[in-house]
Amino acid sequence: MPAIVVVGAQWGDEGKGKATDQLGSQVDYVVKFNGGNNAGHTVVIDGEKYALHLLPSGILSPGVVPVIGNGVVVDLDVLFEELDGISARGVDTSRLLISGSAHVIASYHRTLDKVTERFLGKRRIGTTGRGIGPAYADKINRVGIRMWDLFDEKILRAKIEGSLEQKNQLLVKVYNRRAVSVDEVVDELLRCAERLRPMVADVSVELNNALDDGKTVLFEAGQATMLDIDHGTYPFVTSSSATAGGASTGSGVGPTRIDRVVGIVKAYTTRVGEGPFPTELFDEWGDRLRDVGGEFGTTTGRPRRCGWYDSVIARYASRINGLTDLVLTKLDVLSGIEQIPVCVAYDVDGVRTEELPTDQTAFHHARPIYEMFPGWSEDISSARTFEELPLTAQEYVLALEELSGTRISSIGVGPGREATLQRF
Ligand code: 2SA
Ligand code: GDP
Ligand code: MG
Repeated sequence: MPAIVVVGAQWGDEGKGKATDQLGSQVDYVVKFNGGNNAGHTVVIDGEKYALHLLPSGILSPGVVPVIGNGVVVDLDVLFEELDGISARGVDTSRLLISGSAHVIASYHRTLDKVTERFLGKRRIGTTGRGIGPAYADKINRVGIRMWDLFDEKILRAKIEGSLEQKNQLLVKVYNRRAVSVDEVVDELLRCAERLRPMVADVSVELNNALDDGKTVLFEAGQATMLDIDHGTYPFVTSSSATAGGASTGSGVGPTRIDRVVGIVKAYTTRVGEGPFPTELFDEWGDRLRDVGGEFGTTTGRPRRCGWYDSVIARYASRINGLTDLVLTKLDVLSGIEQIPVCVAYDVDGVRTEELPTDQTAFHHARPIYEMFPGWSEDISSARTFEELPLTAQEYVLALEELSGTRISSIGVGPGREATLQRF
C-alpha cells in the first residue's frame, strides 16, 4: 500500500493518533496535511502517554520521516516547544520536514481568534483559541505569511505590514484593543527563522519522489469529516480541509496516487465545541461515556459532548471520503451496557431520512431514530482476536459495519498500541 490517508469519520478524537502510530511501523513517511495545534492526538506506547498537537503522530515511530504539509498552519513557538518536549523524552526529531508553503500562525491570529469568539457571544464556534481560523482567513485573503517568507526580512516586513493594516483598524475600532506592532511581529518571527531553516523543504517533490521509489506514505488528518470547512456542520467547523481530498491539496500529492482511505470511527460519538449533534446525551449515559472513555479535550481539556453511534454520519463520511475501510475504536468503553442504542436514521420534522441533511436548519431539527443492540458485560480489553470478543460484541461490530456501508478492518479495545484486533 504505497499511499494511505487516515481521516476522522465523526467530529474528531476518534483515535486517529493511535491508528496512525500503528500504521506508522509499516510506512516511510507520515504527513500532516491540515489544521495546526488545534489537534490533539494521544498515543500510548508501552504505557507511556504522548500528546501531540502540531507534530504528525508518525514522529514517534523510529525510521519514519514526519512531514508537515502546505495545508497546515504552524505556530512556531508551539512547534519548537513540542519538538523540545519529545526530544527530552528520547524521541528522534531530526528528520522532520516542513513545507515552505505552510502558513504561519502569529500572535495576532491567536488574539483575533479569542476576541472574535468573545464578540460572537451565543453564536460562538467554541474554537480551541489557537488562532487557526484567522490564520486560514489570511491564507484565503492572500495576506498570509508562509514559511519561506521568514528567510527574507524585507519581504517578511512588507507582508506583515500588509496583513496588519486592516487588522489593526479592526482591533482598535471594533474590539477596543491595542494595535499590533509590525516590529514586534517581525522580531517574533525572525527569532524562529534560523532554527526553522533546515526543516523547510519542497514537500511535494520529496513525497512524489518517495512514491516513485516505492516508499509508503501515510497522510494523517487533523479534526474530522464533520468539522471539515466544506463538508462539516458549517459554520460549526474548523477552517481546513479535514477530509480525504485535503490530503492532496495539503501536500502536493495528486489523488490518483492514493490507494487507501481509512476512516477512524468511535463505537459511540463525541464532539467538542458548539454545533448540532443529533445523538448527544444530556443524561447520565452521556456522563458515563465521558467518564469511562476519558472524553476530555487533548489540547484544551474541555469535556467532550457524548452520544450514541450515529450510522447516518458514518455513511456520510464513507461517501465524502471514499473510504476503503473503517477502524472502529473504543469498543471497550461500551462494556457493561445492557442495551446499546445505535442511530440508524433521522426524523426531520416528521420525515424519516437515511441521508445527512445538508441544509443547516434541517440538520438542527434532526432527531435520531434508534435501533437497540444487546450489549455485553465482560471486560474485553484483553481480547486480541475478533473471535475472542463476546458474541454480542461481535454482533454489534457487524451491525455497525452493515449500517455504515464500509468494512471494519480493525477494532480498538484499549488505548495501548497492542490493544487492537486486526480483521484484515
Ligand atoms: P478551531 O480551533 O478553529 O479549529 O475550532 C473550530 C471547531 O473545531 C473543533 N476542533 C476540534 N474538535 C475535536 N478535537 C480537536 N482537537 C482537540 C482534541 C480539542 C481540544 O484532540 O481534543 O482539546 O479541545 C479539535 N480541534 C478543533 C473545535 O472544538 C471547534 O468546534
Ligand atoms: P485523535 O484526535 O483522533 O487522535 O484522538 P484523541 O487522541 O484526541 O482521543 C482519543 C483518545 O482515545 C486518546 O486518549 C486515546 O489514547 C484513546 N483511545 C484510542 N483508541 C482507544 C481504544 O480503542 N480504547 C480506549 N479505551 N481508548 C482509546
Ligand atoms: Mg484529538
